[in-house]
Amino acid sequence: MSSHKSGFIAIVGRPNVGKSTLLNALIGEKVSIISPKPQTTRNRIMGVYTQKDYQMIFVDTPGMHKGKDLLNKSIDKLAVSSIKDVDMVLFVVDNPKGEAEDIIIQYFRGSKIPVFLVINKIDELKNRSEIDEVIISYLGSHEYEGVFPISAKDHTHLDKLVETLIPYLPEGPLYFPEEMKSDQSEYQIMSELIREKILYHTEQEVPHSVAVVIESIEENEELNTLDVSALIIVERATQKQILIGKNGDKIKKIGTEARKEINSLLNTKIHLTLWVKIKKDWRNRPSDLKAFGYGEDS
Ligand SMILES: Nc1nc2c(ncn2[C@@H]2O[C@H](COP(=O)(O)OP(=O)(O)OP(=O)(O)O)[C@@H](O)[C@H]2O)c(=O)[nH]1
Ligand SMILES: [Mg+2]
Repeated sequence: MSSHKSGFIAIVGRPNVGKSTLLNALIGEKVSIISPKPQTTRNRIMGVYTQKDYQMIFVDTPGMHKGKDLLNKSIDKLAVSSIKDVDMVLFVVDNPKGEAEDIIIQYFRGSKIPVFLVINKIDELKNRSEIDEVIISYLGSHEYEGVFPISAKDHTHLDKLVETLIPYLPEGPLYFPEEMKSDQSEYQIMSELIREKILYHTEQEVPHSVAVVIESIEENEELNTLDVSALIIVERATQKQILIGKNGDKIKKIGTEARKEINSLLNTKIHLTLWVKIKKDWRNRPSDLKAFGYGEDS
């Protein structure tokens, strides 16, 4: 009988290249939120893919960039440290190599961990020569174990990618129960989905100034629902105004969209109440970062 294989595979890259979209597509379930805005992912999020003979644990990471505040510095540190503790790395790109990619590639140097170059969003490229142009720009930058042009959005060439990774998995146990798809708790899934809707409905600095904390989840036996109360933290009064919107329209919309998705993802009926609170400069205060779920061991 062949032995069981398992391993951890980090998904790294610049913000907005489609890392979380790729994670969700590989797992077949939404475990990591997605948005058109850079710096959507703030934590390390694991997605589990279990087959008969092997288990792959994909680790979505925040896009690496040189952020200035404490939140972004700690996020960047987390992404960098993710590369060290894994069996393989998927380096996701969507453009010819630039300065941001050069910085990331430096972290691969001197490490023996196999790195696969994943060129995402090929659905946006018009012809083969555009893909070649991207591939050529990365030639010589690192010894990649393989190069995969894919579309995470359309699920193009993902089977081939997974198949290629199997031989690189070390022998190992089932780290997670077969039916488990993610390491995220219900609290984390709920707060992230609320944050995702905020990302879609706000602009400029607001999305980056927001944290979401689930205050309480209580069973309502009468209505057979879960009563969820969530706190949205912003940095300034103007941001609070923007978030609430005229006559509370915006916060209502955010709440409705988040509730619908939480209902269907967690397969439970929830009643969601959102509160907005101002916490000046929370992104630079270590105690706040910890309280809102950010930092090394979150
Ligand atoms: N056309 C196209 N768009 C994609 C594809 N994959 C992701 N996107 C889009 O790219 C944007 C960013 O996707 P994310 O998955 O949030 O990117 P990310 O790399 O996780 O971003 P951060 O968490 O900010 O680092 C979203 O608007 C996605 O819909 C793809 O294969 N094709
Ligand atoms: Mg992401």
